Amino acid sequence: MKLKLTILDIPNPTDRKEQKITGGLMAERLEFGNISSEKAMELEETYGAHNYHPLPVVIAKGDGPFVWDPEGNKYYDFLSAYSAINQGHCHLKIIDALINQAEILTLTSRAFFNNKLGEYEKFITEYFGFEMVLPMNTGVEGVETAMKLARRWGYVKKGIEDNKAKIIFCENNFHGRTLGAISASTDHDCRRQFGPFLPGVIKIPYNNTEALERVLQEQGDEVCAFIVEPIQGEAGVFVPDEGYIKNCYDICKKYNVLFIADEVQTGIGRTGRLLACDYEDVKPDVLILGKAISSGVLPVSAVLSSREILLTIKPGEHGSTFGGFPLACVVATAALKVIKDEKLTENAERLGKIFRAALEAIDSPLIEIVRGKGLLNAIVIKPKDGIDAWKICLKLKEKGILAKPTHEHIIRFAPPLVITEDQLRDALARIKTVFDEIL
Ligand code: IF1
Repeated sequence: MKLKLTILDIPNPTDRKEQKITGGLMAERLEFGNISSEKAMELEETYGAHNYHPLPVVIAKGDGPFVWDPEGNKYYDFLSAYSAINQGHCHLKIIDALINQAEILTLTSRAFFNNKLGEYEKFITEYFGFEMVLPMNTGVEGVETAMKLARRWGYVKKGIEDNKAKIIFCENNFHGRTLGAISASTDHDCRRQFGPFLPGVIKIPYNNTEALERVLQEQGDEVCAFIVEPIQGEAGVFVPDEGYIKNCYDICKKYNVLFIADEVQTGIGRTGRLLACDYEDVKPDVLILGKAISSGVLPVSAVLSSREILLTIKPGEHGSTFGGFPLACVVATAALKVIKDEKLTENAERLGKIFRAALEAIDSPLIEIVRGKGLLNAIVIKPKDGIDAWKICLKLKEKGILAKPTHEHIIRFAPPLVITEDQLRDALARIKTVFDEIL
């Protein structure tokens, strides 16, 4: 018995291999399920908590860089589930791995060994060049794990007095939604009326090495870690000055502080390097990965580090029911192989340059600046005549491009890394049309 999905008529893997996508955006009428976009939105509105404000489009199917709504309209996905779908929607090899393993074994918990975890741990540590991994599920769990690990290392190895350890974060960061992560946040909406927050958190400006050095001069003895995104995603794809990451790393070494990179969004090829830290030849003491490890098929995150650091956590002191579950191990292995086999990192670097150059060439008073690296890019919008990022995104949707505004004035563009040059140029033409027509 093969896995059967019921809402839509989703073909089994053998059929999928035979199925070809023929061009004709927006025109394709596929035999899609039993629910209209309108109905789907109404149900979410009525029965789901209102913790999101989605663009009014319902996605019912995905394949590579494309998604379809229930009415059969086809779109380029320029969000990729916030960079989780780097390998493209429903990649055959990854879905095959999922289905095959799902028929054999899914979850064991870590009360027992399982026959997939060790192999995966060897694979992922060698893949990223680390000694050990601690597997978790969501990105924010990876961040929480790194925070606990940093504190533990601070007490056991650095000799910080008990309960005194501090962790440095950057302003305008995004590390997730748990109390730990929002304790580190400076975003009003993320924090308001959720306090009290975690003590021992220091916040400094991003892209400012002097600020880091100053704090460490004053309080370095009690600081166990500096946690940073190599490019700030939620801040609107803010790329720091060249050398920032390397300089921060060097300063951390000087004060015996762990340099921890949150590459949940920037990792796995997205920025045109396997890791964004690779641009500056920095190997973090602790690396946090999530999202695209599994190509967005399952929640899979990982905290990679050295034996010396990871072994400070002992049995029974940290974990999760799902972390390292066999299904995740198999899916993540397949998804990481796809990145290398299909040279997706190289594709991201090459197409990223084409993409930014083309956006910069659009002559519109609405475009203030274009920035990014690889296929993680954003346009900063200068609102004019009531046209803001949200309205532009609605217009982009009409032209077959799905993108999401962040902070009212920024539009992020992050297509799956499997997008081809022809597809990218087609998408660019659509984006240009929107800017040409909207004012
Ligand atoms: C949402 C942003 C992206 C992340 C980094 C950890 C996490 C994330 C660097 C947590 C998650 C997401 C989650 C998503 C919005 C989103 C986001 F706009 F908020 F900043 F991607 F750009 N570290 N990022 O970016 O990972 O626990 O969610 O798996 O809806 O909150 P998670």
